[in-house]
Amino acid sequence: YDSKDKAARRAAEHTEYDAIIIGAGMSGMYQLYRLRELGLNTLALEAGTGVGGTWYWNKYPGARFDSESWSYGYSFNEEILKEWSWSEHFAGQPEIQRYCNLVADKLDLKKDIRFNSRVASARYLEESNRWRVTLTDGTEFVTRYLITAIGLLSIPTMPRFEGVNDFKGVWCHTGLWPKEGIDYDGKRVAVIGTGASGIQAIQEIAKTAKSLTVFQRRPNWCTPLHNAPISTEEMEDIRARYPEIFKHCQTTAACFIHTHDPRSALDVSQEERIAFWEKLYATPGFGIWQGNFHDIHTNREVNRQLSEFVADKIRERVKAPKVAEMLIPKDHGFGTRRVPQETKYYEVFNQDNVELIAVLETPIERITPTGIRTSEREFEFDVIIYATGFDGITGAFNQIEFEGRNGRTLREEWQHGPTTFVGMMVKDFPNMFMVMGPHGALGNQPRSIEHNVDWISRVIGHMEQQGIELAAPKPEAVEEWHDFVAEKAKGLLANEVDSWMTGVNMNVQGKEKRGLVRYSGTAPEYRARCEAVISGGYEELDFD
Ligand code: N01
Repeated sequence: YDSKDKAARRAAEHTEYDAIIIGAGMSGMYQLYRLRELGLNTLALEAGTGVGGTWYWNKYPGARFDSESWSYGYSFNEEILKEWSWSEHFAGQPEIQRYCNLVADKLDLKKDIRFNSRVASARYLEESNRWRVTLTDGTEFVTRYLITAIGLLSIPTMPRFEGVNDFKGVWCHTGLWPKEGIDYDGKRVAVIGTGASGIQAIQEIAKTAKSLTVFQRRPNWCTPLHNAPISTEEMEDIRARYPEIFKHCQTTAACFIHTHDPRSALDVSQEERIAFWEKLYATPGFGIWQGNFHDIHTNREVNRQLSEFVADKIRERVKAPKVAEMLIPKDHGFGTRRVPQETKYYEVFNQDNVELIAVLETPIERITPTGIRTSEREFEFDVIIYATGFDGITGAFNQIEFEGRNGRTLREEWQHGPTTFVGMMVKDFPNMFMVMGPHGALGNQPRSIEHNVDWISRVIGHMEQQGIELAAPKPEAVEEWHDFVAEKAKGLLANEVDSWMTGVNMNVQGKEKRGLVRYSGTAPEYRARCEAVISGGYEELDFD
């Protein structure tokens, strides 16, 4: 279409819908499918030009699943399970994006997705019990149901350095990687940030960059991914086991395939403990984090011993003892922040062309036209990559002006931290549902997404069937959920550490202190609570 056609097409388009979904990532795509199944006239608004959300935006080199591919796709469609073959146990971003497109095409989703459409505001209209959704270009839509599918980690954050725009070379955030890519072969490259994104990018870029300088603030505990290709026979076997795999995921604490060992680490001898940890360290994926003794997450002494075990692995792998010590976290124990999975990450620091800079010792003072100036040195770069993370969990909600009953904004509602009902509804925001909202499901995202979408679709289905026009959680139900989330947060070492999971991002104003932003209980318990709402006849909701 040329722009005139486009304008005409848009002028003729419908503006009233039964349901509007914000986002066409894994959440939005499945939500669209389910609402269409209910016979609702549904539109998904997507800021990007394609589907996939996280897997559309995060095109940085090395981006891939950290969870087993065959546990990380959709489980709801037999045909797709039959047709799609994963080529690696931990698939790379290009393959995942192809998968998202296959799903969208197979289910004919794209005809109901409006791309290039970033939502600026969503206002509840009391008199008509509708939501008015406005895009950044001023286009307006009206809908009965509003569903947010805007992601937990979808708002990239840049450090507050002076001079970012002065840099004359190429620069980019990992979460906003350009489609055409960035040429870093034979170039002098800087990476700032060593979270899961930075680590995946660093180990890839180090292969071909002329030089790579890693600016690390706080190191993370990383363990080997042990990725491998999936042969045709293996894929056939996986396919045959899909029902069993997905069923198993429903039984584990965070829906991963790994199950915590019910024993305490202190129940076994030192020898047995180390042997178990050696086995887990050699096992692909999150086993050492999600399949360890259950008390690695709660018992300080156990956590200390495990941290020491992993620290020794780093010392074995990094040749220069000083560099090894720089790479070992000293301010938090193993698994208390998201554990990045790596492939020869530590060995990168044995390469002559790689240098590690500890920015807590020699802080970055500013970005210059030619590179980076720290308190100690002036560096020259061709490329600067910001792997500096995201405004997690509530970030995407803060980007949109949500206004509920009585003109109260979501920002006001959540000024002292988010309050939700089962992470999917908000008091005084009628008929608004959140897939993967704060205080809801986390862990293995596609499993949690499918659960959330199914629950939301069941509530909406019930409303449609019963002629209910309005649903909002009762204030006491929201309070009770908040107390439950607070109770579940107790005793977990991870909640004593700064990370996006505890609501901290130093690059975002107002996120300097820890808050209660996520649900830390188990997934089975979470799902049981959600199920009880439905089987109990929706007592927690006000219907009208
Ligand atoms: O972001 P992060 P991420 N100066 O917040 C540093 C998921 N994910 O994009 O630790 C210097 O973890 C910051 O330092 P510090 C996964 O859930 C999944 O890497 O705050 N440094 C940190 O090192 C993950 O948890 C996959 O001291 C600065 C880094 O930047 C989540 O996304 C792959 C700085 C940010 O790390 C986020 O990961 C990738 C500054 N001013 C990500 N500001 C999968 O495999 C920040 N940093 C599926």
